This record gives sequence, C-alpha cells and structure tokens, in this order.
Amino acid sequence: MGRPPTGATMTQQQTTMPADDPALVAAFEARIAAGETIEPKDWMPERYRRQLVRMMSQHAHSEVVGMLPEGNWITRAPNLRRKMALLAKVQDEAGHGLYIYCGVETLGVSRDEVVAQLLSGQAKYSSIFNYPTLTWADIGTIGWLVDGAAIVNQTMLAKASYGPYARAMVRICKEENFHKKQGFEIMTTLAQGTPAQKAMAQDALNRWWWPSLMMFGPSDANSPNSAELTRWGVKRRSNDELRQRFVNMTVAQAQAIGLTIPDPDLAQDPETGDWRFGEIDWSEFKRVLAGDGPCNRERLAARNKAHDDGAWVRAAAEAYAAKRATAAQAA
Ligand code: FAQ
Repeated sequence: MGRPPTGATMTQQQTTMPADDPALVAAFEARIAAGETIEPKDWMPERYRRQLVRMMSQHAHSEVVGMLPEGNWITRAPNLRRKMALLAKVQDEAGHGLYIYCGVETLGVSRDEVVAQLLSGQAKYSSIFNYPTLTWADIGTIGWLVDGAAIVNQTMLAKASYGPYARAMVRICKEENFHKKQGFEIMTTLAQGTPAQKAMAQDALNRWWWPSLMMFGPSDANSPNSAELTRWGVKRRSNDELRQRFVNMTVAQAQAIGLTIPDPDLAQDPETGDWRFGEIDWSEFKRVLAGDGPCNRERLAARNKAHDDGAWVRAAAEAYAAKRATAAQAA
C-alpha cells in the first residue's frame, strides 16, 4: 500500500479561503462569548476550522513522534516495574495521538491527509521531541518536565471552545498526570541516590530545561496565531502566561528534590511571587522548527520507517473489512 497523497499546507489553504457571511460570524462569536461549546455539525468560520486543524494535527503528531525518545529506553529500563510503567506511558501517548486525530476528522480532514503531511516533513510537531534521550535520567526528566508542561498547556485546552478537542484534553490530562508522577518519582530516586546518579539527574535537567520552556511557543509578541485563537476561545491563556505558570511550579519541585534549575538569572519577584527567568535562545527554537534540531531527521526517518513497516497491517485490515462487508451484504 502506498503512502497517502500529501494534503495542502496551512499556507496553501489560507490563499484559497472563502469569505464567511458576517452575520454568521457574529452569531458564532456571540456563542463563544456566552461560553457555549462548538460541536462538529455547528456552523463555524472557515478560519476557525483551519486553525483547529492546524493546531490539533500538530498536537496529534507531537503525541505520536513523542513516543520515539522514550520508546528508545523501554528495553533498557532499570527494572521490571520501571519497564511496565514506561511501556504503559508510551502506549498512552499513542492513544492520545489517536483521540486527537479523530478530533481532526470531525473537522472534515482525513487522518491520512494529516499523517501524509507529517511523513513528508511539511507538518510541525512539538520542538521538544527533536532532542535525544541519552541516559535513564532523561526518561525521568521527560515525565517531569515535558508531561508537566503538557499538563499546564492542556488543562487550559480542556476549556477550549471546540467540544471534541476540549473533551479529549480532559481525558489526556488525567493520563499525563500519571506520566508526570512516574517521571518525578524517577528523578526523586536518582536525586537521592549515589553522587553519580544525582549528577545524571542534574545533567538531564540541564539539557531539557530550556527546550521545555520552548514547548509553550514563541513569546506573546511573536505569536502570530494567538490573537485569533484567543478571540475564538481556543486559547484561554497566552504562551508567556503558561510558561510562567510552569516555571513557578517547577522551581519548587526542583528545590524539593535538591536539583538546580540551570538558569543563573532565575530569581523570585518579591511582589508577584513569580520566578523570573533568563532569556530563551529563540535562535535554537527557530532552528529546531526549521528541521535542524539534534534529532529532526532521525525522528522523521523513524516515523516513515514505522509507516512503511506497517503497510501490511493496513492492507490486512482493509482486506478483512472488505471481506466482512461482502459477508454482511450476502446475509
Ligand atoms: N514546537 O503563533 P504560535 C506532549 C509553532 S504534547 C513546534 O504561538 P500557536 C505530550 C506554531 O505551530 C506537546 N512548533 O502558535 C507528550 C506556529 O507555527 P504554524 C504538544 C511550535 O498555535 C509528552 C508558530 O510556531 N502540545 O508533549 C511550537 O498559537 C511526553 C507560531 O507559534 C500541543 O501541541 C513548538 N513548541 O501556539 C507526548 C498543544 N510552539 O503552525 C509524549 C496544542 C509554536 O503557524 C511524551 N498546541 N510552534 O506554522 C498549542 O497549545 C499551541 O499550538 C502552541 C503554539 C502553544 C504549541
């Protein structure tokens, strides 16, 4: 079975977007203002639909590609308990990808189309998954920081105006909480272990801290999609607000287990209680988004290999479905 055809990118879609009836847009915006949830069969501005397809498909891809850095450690987990927990976690991420791809389908775009965009390298997925997992402490750090950041972001998205996305987030956040706890427990154990184990935990924190802050996206001043997403109730908090919330939570957790956040500028604002942090290296963020991070090529190659290796499964499933349909017709 060949790869599905490549779909239009967001940029291509924007140039061909039909104008919406202003009266319908006003009624739609009144529903959003009243806190109503938008469901798949409801009228929605074309631009709202396309923004959701963009954001949700990127999110689904992130869940799927996000399995790769951790999957790398399933066979090397230090004991059976850790292996079972990691296996379950990685499997959960696959499930999250599937829920969100189903959500994208409610917006009239097929899963094949968005998956083709991922495989061809056209689609974005979270920058964080382009970094390598060098030691077991990286697995703890991913659960603690990456799932921790995802929870902060997705707790907001559980209140998004689009019903299928918001409902998927409620369930996903419950599972991400388990993921975060397993990661933090790994880090706590390492931080209380031998000096070498503590050093390994600190090294992982050093490498993942800044990329975790980048997960929240560009600063508000450079976030082209935020205005529309906020106006239409998809985003309820800005990129910078969520990043700050994450930093505030995580500094206290690092202190509790005796690890140091790798930021010499970190200081608590006595008035607000917020932890002020140093400048993020946005040139690194841009490089990773442009496909030139430490593992971009490796991740895309692994996804393409998995897709190609799975061709026989898709062919078998289709043949079985066709056989059942024929049998049902005959009956
Ligand atoms: N990486 O205008 P904005 C997880 C892009 S799930 C890559 O601010 P927006 C679970 C952005 O797409 C992690 N690209 O965009 C897990 C846009 O590009 P475009 C994923 C990024 O949409 C844990 C451009 O920059 N979560 O971790 C990133 O308003 C462990 C301009 O940005 C989600 O996807 C980035 N970090 O805000 C799994 C949550 N940031 O499309 C496995 C849903 C920005 O215009 C293991 N998404 N860009 O070409 C969101 O909340 C938002 O889309 C943001 C970006 C906040 C990510």
